[in-house]
Amino acid sequence: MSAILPVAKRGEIILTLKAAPVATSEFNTPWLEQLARAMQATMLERNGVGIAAPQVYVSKRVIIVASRPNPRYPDAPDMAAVVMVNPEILEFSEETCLGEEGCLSVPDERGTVARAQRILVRYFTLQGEQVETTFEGFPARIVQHEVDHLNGVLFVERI
Ligand code: K1U
Ligand code: ZN
Repeated sequence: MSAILPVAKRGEIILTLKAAPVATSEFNTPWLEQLARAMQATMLERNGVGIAAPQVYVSKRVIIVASRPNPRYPDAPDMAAVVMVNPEILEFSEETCLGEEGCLSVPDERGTVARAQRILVRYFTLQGEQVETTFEGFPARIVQHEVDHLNGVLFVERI
């Protein structure tokens, strides 16, 4: 069982900061694994499909993406949660799509945001292995929303 962490809300400074990269010495450590576990437990408890470390008051470049079908995106893929450390979006498709977003840090607000339909992402696993992969549709939207959190940007600034 893992800790459920408090979630920062819009207006708090932590959500406006650019988060720091995870250092090489932090890969494969109990600290990073526990952070990821607690983030996942907090995301599940709040019924989210993603979460970024600054939302739980840790200004580090760690996100979780966990797409699943939902009333807004019934055709979304059901993904096992992916933990991404130091994610970088290397390519954005020119094609964009509009879609509804919510945010655990902006309760009771939804909005329509334009995002790239496809992205190429490079990230590291908790063990420090480098991965490069493409995301499309709803999972791509979640990645873009979470990387925005790492750069201090909330979806309400993109409406
Ligand atoms: O980062 C977060 O605040 C989590 C956020 C992720 C997200 C949802 C929708 C689009 C992009 C990113 C949420 O999980 S909000 C709650 C939610 O489960 C949800 C909201 C709208 C549509 C689908 C799901
Ligand atoms: Zn959010």
